[in-house]
Amino acid sequence: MMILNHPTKIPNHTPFDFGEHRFYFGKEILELSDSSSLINDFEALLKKIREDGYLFIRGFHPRTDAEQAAQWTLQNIAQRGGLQPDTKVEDGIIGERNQTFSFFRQTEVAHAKPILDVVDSHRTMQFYEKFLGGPVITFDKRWLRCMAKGGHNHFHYDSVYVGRGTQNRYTMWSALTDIGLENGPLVLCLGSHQHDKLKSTYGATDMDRDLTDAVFSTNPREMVDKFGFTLGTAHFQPGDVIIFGLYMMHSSAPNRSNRYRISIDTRYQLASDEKDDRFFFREDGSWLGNFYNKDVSYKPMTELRHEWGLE
Ligand SMILES: O=C(O)CCC(=O)C(=O)O
Ligand SMILES: [Fe+2]
Repeated sequence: MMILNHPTKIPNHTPFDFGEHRFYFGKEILELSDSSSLINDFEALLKKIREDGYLFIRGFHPRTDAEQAAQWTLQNIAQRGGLQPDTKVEDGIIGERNQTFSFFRQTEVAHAKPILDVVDSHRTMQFYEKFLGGPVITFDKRWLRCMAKGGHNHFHYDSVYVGRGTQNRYTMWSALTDIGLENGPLVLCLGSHQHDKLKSTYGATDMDRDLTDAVFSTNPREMVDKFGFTLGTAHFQPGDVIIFGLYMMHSSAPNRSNRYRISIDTRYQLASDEKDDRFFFREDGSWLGNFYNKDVSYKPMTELRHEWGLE
C-alpha cells in the first residue's frame, strides 16, 4: 500500500517570506489545490488544468525514487565540494561556498539512471500519453536545480524560453527534496494563464529570436498589487509535482535554509507535434539551448513593458 503522508494544510494568516516581501496565506497567497485523487480520471484532470492552469499532484513519483534522485544529486554536489564537511550527504547541508548548482549540461549527472527513473519513468510517460492522447516525447534538456541559500528564480512564462513549435507542451516541476515554505518553493501566479494582455505581449516573445529579456518581473509584490494575481504555493515533498502549460507565470522564492533545495523541471509533448529544436541533441551530442546568440544584448524588460503598457 502506498503511504500518503501529506503535510497538514497551511493555516490562514501563515506568513510567507519571499525575499524582502511578506505575504499572508488566505489572502494574497493560497495553498495549491492537490489533484492527486484525480490521477486516473484524465477527463477531470484536463478540465482542472484548463480551469486552474496547473495540476498539483502530490506523490506523483514514488517518494523513494525522488529521494534516490536527490541522494544521487547530493553525492555529485559532495564530490564537487559543495556540502558542509562532516555532515551526512543525505542531509544536504550547504557548505561554506554556498554554491548553487545547475546541472543542465552535465548529462553525466542529470541524465543518470536515478534521475531518469523519475522524470522519464514508465509511469511518467504513460501519464502524458493518456493526458495528451498519443505517443509523447520529453526534451533532452532537463533542468536539475540545486539552490543554495538565497538561490531562486524570477517571474516568467515558460513560453519565452521553451515556446517554439507546438503550444501543447507541459512543464513538470518535480520536488526531489522536502521543500517547505522556508526552502524556496515554486510559486505560481494563479489565473495568469488567462491574462490575455500578458500572453499576447510578453508571452508572445521568444527571447532568442527577439533578443528580449526573458524575466518579466523580479518583484512578487508587484505581481500581487499591480497585476492582481493571488500567489499559489505549497509544502512540497519528494515526488510531488506541479504540471503547467507555457503560459503560467511562476518563479521560486529564495531558499532561506541551510539545506540544498533540489528540483527538476522537464517538458512533455506529443511526438507528432512540432518540437522546439533548441532542446534536443544535435549530431555533436549537445543541444543549442537558450542564449545561443553571441555578442548580442537583450532588450530590457523595463523598455518592453513600457511599449506594452504593462509598467
Ligand atoms: O525551480 C525553479 O526555481 C524554477 C522552475 C521553473 O521555472 C520551471 O519549472 O519552469
Ligand atoms: Fe519556468
